[in-house]
Amino acid sequence: MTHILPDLPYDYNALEPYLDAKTMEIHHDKHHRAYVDKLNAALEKFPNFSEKSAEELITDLEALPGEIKTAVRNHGGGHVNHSLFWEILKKEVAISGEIKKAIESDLGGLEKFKDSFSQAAIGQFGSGWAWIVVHNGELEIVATANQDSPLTDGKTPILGIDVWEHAYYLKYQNRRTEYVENFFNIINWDKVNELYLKAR
Ligand code: MN3
Repeated sequence: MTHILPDLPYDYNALEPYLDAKTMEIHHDKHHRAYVDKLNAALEKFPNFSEKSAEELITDLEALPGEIKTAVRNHGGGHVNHSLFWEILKKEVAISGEIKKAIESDLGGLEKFKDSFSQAAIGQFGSGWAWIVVHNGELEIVATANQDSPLTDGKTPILGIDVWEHAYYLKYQNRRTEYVENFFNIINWDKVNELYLKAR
């Protein structure tokens, strides 16, 4: 299969003022597209892997030929991470349902979750992501460098924040902390709940 850039599921300006339209446009149309293109380029000479989804490739990097392992890790990871990222963003969605209960039982409640998640996002040195993952049926907060996916560690991401500078620099410049604080206004908890129920 050829991997395809998914459409952004809303307009570029849908997350204003927390994320600006220009950032969303460049992030989706340029950055995410580049990951997809480079993933396809890496796989071109390896038809054995053409039936696998990007998630499957990333889940089992060890199965890949050495020649393309790094490219798939970076660009396949970039594709999978961003595909999830667009889906879990939306303004004005209150947290409810099973995910709310799980955050209380597994992560010590909403305030404690915000603290730990912010620390993971702000503390990630250089480029990377902070996540809520489901691991052995329970929620955990983890951070990964570059475009590494928790899937490679056997953990299922259900929420992630991109802390590469390209995700926030136009609006926030060096103020990653402010970007992370504002991120809590644009979490699509309905989608996160759906992903949680599927992953559990
Ligand atoms: Mn990004």
